[in-house]
Amino acid sequence: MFKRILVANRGEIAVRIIRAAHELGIQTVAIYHKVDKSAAYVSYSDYAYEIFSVQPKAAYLDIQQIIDVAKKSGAEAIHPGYGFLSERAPFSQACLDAGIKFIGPKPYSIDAMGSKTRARELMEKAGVPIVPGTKQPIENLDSAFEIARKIGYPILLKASAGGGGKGMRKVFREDDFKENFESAQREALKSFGDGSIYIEKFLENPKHIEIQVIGDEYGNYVHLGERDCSIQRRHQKVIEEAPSTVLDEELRQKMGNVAISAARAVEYFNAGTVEFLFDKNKNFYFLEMNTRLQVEHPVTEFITGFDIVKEQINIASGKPLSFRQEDVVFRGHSIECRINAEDPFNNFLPDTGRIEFLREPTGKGVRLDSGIEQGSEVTIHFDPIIAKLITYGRTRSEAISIMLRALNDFKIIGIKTGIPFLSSVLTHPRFLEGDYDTGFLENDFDFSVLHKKDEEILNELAIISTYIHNEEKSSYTNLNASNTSTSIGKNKWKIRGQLFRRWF
Ligand code: MV4
Repeated sequence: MFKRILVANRGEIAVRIIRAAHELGIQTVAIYHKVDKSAAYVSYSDYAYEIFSVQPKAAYLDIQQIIDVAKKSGAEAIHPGYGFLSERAPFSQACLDAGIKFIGPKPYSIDAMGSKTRARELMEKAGVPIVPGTKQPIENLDSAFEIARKIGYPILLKASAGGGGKGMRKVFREDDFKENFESAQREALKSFGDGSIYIEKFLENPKHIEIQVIGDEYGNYVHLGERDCSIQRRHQKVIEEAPSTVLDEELRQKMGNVAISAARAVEYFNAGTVEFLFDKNKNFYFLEMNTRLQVEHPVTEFITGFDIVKEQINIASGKPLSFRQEDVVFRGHSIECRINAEDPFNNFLPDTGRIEFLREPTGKGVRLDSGIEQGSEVTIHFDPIIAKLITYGRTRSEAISIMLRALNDFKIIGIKTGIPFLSSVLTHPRFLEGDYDTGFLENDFDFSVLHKKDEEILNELAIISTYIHNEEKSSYTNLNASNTSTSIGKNKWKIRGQLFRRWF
């Protein structure tokens, strides 16, 4: 096992990785740009080295500087976290060349999944269902028209080098094809330095369901079930949960085995995630593979009991998987809310400033993965995610009520956060019913409910908790608070003529 590893990341995920390393008896080396000098993760680490650049983000992307720090600090391995260098094949290669273990897959696997067209080709060969469309970039418009006609409109133009919705265009009819193709090409070239575009059939409001897989360096694989990440705003995940409300055990094992085939097809090892689009008829199609640890991994940890980061480190140190598929049992329900430094009342504008006061939620079923502490400065230089709040309950209802309670307990003064927005989503009847897809925030969620005062949210929490307590699941649909519930006193609420008391 390694004695010391370098964490090539910052914020909450750096803290998360340092915790796992320490539990394994491994020392850690942090790296920081000067704007992060007093960040929490730096003080959690045993050692810390400054890295230099004009733009702070560039330091965390500087392969040579990071490898140099690893060498001089005596780190034997590097964990890249998510974002930054985590899915750059040249970084995985540079580690290999420097004799430092990359805690993640080999360069080939990252590369193979990095090109969406190449991935689609490999997946089809491996028997993994892909969305109907092309496996080669469009070269000639006439043949592209023919393919689109065969698939049937609407179609989606996607960037081969893409992901995350960039360079994506929906096309409804042939007359609009050329114009959309050209703008997708321009955007892809600008974003990825590669203007290749391919065609997929457009699926109407699918769900986003992803499978966590782990492989060791000897060809053994397990899957840890799914996460439902359909609650997204502008291609950013907002709330994730496991298990999904729409999978039964049979479909879970089927998708799990398909995900393992996908991983095997690119000689994948370490932790990875296979993303699927999931339609109303429960068909699922490979979307892409994320060749890294994901933000939302904790929900899987809660329902399986495994520590994915410890598994990653063990695998990178050359150990075989310590458990088999039969050992994976799913128990209970977990939900994650991403806590972003942003103003939900002002178009989610990123917010910055000093954390003047912080009260962190705790208690049964609550996990907080945070990169901030009282006194921290939140700057404009990085993604707005400052913490993740994850809850666990024996049932989905319980995980939700714990989350609402924990969001309400969470007090952050000094910066604005998305907490009021998260509470609003969690209390939406469609969310409570577990009936949502990737179109939820855009089509079904009324952003004006956000203007509710804290007290109204608390009242709703009490109402919903009462329902959960009474296990009246079927009543959720009628819980649209604005017209079916009224506050009639300090601790009493009336819903459809029924009187409830606060019970917590
Ligand atoms: C799709 C799709 C519908 N049909 N592909 C969006 C980001 C990129 N990773 C893939 N995305 C989508 N691809 C086909 N053929 C709908 C989306 C999509 C989406 C996917 C996952 C999660 C949220 C989404 C929000 C809007 C659109």
